[in-house]
Amino acid sequence: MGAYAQELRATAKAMVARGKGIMAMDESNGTCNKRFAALGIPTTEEYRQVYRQLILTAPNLSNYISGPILYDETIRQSTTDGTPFVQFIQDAGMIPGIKVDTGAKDMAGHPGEKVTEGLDNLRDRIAEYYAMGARFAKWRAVITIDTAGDLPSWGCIEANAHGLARYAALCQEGGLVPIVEPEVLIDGDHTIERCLEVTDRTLAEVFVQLRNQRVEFDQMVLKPSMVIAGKTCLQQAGVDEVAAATIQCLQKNVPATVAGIAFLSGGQSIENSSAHLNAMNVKFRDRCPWPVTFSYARAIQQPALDYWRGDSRRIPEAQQRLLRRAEFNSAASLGQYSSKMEQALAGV
Ligand code: 5MM
Repeated sequence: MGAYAQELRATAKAMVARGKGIMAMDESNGTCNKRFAALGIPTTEEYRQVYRQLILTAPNLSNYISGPILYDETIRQSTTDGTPFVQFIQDAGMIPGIKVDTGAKDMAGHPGEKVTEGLDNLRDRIAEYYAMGARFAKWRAVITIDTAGDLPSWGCIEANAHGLARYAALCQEGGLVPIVEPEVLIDGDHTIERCLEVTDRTLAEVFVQLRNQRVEFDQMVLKPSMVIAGKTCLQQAGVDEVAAATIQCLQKNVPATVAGIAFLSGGQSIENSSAHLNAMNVKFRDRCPWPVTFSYARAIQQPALDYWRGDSRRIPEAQQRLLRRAEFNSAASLGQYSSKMEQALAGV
């Protein structure tokens, strides 16, 4: 048994506690700046701090969120009154998390595919983040589906699964619960059947590699993408079909001892992100051995970011918009979300 086993088990359980999800706010500076630039928000460290503070200080965020995933810059920042973000998160009853991958880079010999990097010095970086107060980590691998049917290649799936497993083993050795995130991208015109096939192969290989690296399943959280038709596919699957295909794929590949499933939203609409999660919890709750919840970034943040636009006077209302998405997704994790909640909001 690893030195941190008991602590890791308790942390993993708390991350997916009933009615709670994980707040992904670990955008690298490049991604954050891209989202800011699209709205005319200055792409400076100062504005990134203000925005992350807006999220973390949204009143009673901890009612819905077990912990935020931070980025290296963010974990070193403080609120404007000088409270380190990590301490603010702990005082609010949440668990600080940290993204530790260094990004998905072009994969040599595999045009159009990416492999996630970040294993160099990872043991030391984990020790530093643990000492700073982080208790869980995240690493995202991306798998691309192409129109011709050539991608993903087997080499890409295998390399990314291997990276995820090496990362997860190092995290458990150093006291951080690994969030294992293999994202099958939604970009493209592929059908839901093709997404199911690729997600199935990807998850199967991820768990082969996790076993090989002796990762403890009850001390990790899986962050998968949903099984869904590509964004530009003309035949979009309905909510129940997405929920059924996703759960079918998870049941086939994910050991029952995994502490929890926390989905990414992956560029789905914010309403679909809630509706799909809700349908899984309404229709399949009894068949799932793990809690099924969310670890969304865009599907929680976007309405707040769109409203804020860098204007300090808009912070309180932006926080309310963020909290609404957190609340709705918390309801979806309990199977208690309904489209009526959206209509009430729109005043329909
Ligand atoms: C897939 O992205 C993760 C979940 O976000 P969505 O719910 O918006 O899909 C998210 O945690 C992502 O890993 C970070 O935003 C990563 O950003 P970088 O900058 O590393 O691509």
